[in-house]
Amino acid sequence: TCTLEINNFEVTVPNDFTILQAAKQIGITIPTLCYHPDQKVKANCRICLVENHQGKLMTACSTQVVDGMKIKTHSKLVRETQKGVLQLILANHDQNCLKCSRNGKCELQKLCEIFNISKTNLHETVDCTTQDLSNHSIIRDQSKCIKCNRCVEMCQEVQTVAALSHAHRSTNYSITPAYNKSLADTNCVFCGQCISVCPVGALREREEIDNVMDAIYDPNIHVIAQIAPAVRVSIGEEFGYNPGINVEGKLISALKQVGFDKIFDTNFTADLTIIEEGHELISRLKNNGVLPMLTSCSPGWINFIEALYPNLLPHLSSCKSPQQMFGALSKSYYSSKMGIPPEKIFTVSIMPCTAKKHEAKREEMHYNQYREVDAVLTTRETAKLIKSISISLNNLSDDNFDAPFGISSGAGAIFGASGGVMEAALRSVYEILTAKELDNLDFTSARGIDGIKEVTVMIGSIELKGAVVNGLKNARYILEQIQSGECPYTFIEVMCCPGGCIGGGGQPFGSTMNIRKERIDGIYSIDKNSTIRRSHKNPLIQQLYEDFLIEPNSKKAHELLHTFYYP
Ligand code: HC0
Repeated sequence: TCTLEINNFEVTVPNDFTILQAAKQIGITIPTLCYHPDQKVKANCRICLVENHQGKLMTACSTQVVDGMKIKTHSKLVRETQKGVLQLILANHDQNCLKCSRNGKCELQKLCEIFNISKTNLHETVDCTTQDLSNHSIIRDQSKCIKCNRCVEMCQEVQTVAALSHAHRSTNYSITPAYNKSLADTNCVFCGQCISVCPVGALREREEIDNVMDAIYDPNIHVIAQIAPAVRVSIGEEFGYNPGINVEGKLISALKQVGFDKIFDTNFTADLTIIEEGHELISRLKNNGVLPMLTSCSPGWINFIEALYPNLLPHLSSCKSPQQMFGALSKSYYSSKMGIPPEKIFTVSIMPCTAKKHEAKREEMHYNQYREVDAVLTTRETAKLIKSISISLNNLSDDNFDAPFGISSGAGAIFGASGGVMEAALRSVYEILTAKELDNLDFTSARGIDGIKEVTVMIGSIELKGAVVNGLKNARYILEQIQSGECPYTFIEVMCCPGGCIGGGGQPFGSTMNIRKERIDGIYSIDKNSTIRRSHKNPLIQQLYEDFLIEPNSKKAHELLHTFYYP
């Protein structure tokens, strides 16, 4: 260990600590911008400067502690330098905070407030006409970029997509796709992980709140919402709850107050996905079909394999995602059951994901001429909408999901965490194939935050070896295995975002690995407390087949619930 003084307080820390970590240990906050707890140290924004006993300035995020060091985190020199750094960053930044989606949640704005900088008197160099509006998911606004590089690390090293990169030198240095292309012209998968780490408003989702409210205020339109598995354990963070707390009942109440006519659960169509995908797997196992079979519900992952490994598309399950299965049912089964024509139904998805916006707009995702899903709101947008009409979740009582999709299983709930689709599928595939009940429904090796996990199960005489993968770097590794014929697995769950959907690009800001873990715990406690924990035991799913779909993988099921992919 080594002992040093920070602001005259003595602290003893491990030798490999940085000054920033040592200060944190004794409750001293040093301002940061380019630093992110889950990322590499970059030390490029220079806001975390501190002074040593010789009057020398050093970056706290990148300077390792030394025994006997004496550090000041505030002094005249430190403060004036930090203010100068902020002014320089601001001189290159669009200062129209009121019009920014990150207003109130921007790390730069917070520091400017603390340092009392309302505007800079340095010459503004920023060109404010640089918004990339080329796609349905993500807006990139160059005028707000502070060049911290967090998004580049995420895009290049965690997701290995490399849609975002660096260009030029010195004062022309910028973060941009190669050749300054728009995101739609790159391999961007629209996962929004870049948004999750952006400290300012340079990257944000394409909001659809106004479209949704237009539909709600139209008396001729029946507006329904579906809530994704991961949203209920994270949206509470926007209202002061800890990550992982399930606020599903309050969220339903809030959305009713917003004006939605019915609120449904995507967990229901997650159960349906398990039945369709499970039977598809069984059929591939029995009929020498293409194996390993890859799950197909995470739209960022679909964009990734379509763009980079098109020859492996036959490995994908043909099942649509639960979001789109719900959309298709809303314009067909629900429409006829309720006697409301599909053109009068407006279906909104509440999702932790920005790629879901792109998925909903895909050409093939329609039922007859109707879009299956009309609008997608991220968890953040949903919280913003609820706050905009002055509702606070905290004061609401719990409400329930509506019929005819009001019951779902614990297996549907765990879709929101990496490993959940695998575990849910194994529960059903095992029991369907063996006609025996599982003694233990918990496939714990599928759970947790690790990027690649393995599960092996004996189903009768078949040994099923599965892998669970989250994050596209890990997906790439598995795809390379398949490509080279060295993949030992039969069934592989892939989720685009680290930790699965609970870590989606539309989730509340501040999704560190620790927060992702707390949300995962919340998801598994929903399953643990569920009375139904197997998708095939969901009575409403059984009824849906009796009334409408006939049997798993039927012609009707294929028309509505399955899709194809674009090389
Ligand atoms: Fe997910 Fe899904 S689990 S992708 O993460 O399969 O977004 O939460 O809604 O569709 O159900 C996201 C979450 C979903 C879908 C489900 C799947």
